[in-house]
Amino acid sequence: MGPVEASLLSAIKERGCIHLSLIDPEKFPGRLSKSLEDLESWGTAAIMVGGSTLDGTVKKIKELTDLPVILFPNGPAGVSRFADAIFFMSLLNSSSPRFLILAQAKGAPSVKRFKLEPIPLGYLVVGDSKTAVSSVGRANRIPYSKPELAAAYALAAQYLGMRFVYLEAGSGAEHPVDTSMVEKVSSDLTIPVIVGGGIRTPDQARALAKAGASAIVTGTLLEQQGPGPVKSIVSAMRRA
Ligand code: 1GP
Repeated sequence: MGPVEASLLSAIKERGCIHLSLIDPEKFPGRLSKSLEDLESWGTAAIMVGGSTLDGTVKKIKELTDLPVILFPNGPAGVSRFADAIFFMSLLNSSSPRFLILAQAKGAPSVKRFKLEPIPLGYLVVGDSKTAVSSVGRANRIPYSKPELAAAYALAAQYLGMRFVYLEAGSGAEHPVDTSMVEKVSSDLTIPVIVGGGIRTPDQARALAKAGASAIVTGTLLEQQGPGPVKSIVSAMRRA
């Protein structure tokens, strides 16, 4: 296990549930420096950088914060040498081999060459509404009414040696992951469960933390509503 994963696990052990902030630097013109400073002071555990990230944007984030920077790639082009770690993930409920293993095979030599810390993660797209990730990733979405199906996939991920499971409702999802699904998945697993997509309020974050989420990811909120709501979410989670 590498240092970033160890720091996430130790923060989870200490706090119960941590906050991860997903950043698209293109959407923070002129505000990136202040946003990173805010996130660090509130106690966000790490910055996730999504998309087909260019080296320049990751480098810029690294210059502006001491928080670990973890890549959250949507394909081989999302591997940057300037990050600390990468969620090395497979979209387990995709119907396309591309998202299951082909993109990973293409990106793996770069992860090795850049000496990035790979953090093996099983990624599951869940929920009742169509989101960009479910269409692009050709996901057979697991509906909130089937928590036992999500738990079966998640358990398979754990048995395959993945060290985190991410329940993804999709960026900007109307409804965040259902707490009953989080409860079922986290109680069946011994590895941490990350939950993201559509989380907008401290109450939602608190409920997910109480249901057993080890990490909550927010992205759109900071971009669209500024620092206030994210600050409330991070502090609500610390209290939960
Ligand atoms: C997307 O789960 C993340 O991968 C974050 O979603 O943008 O809705 O916060 P939001």
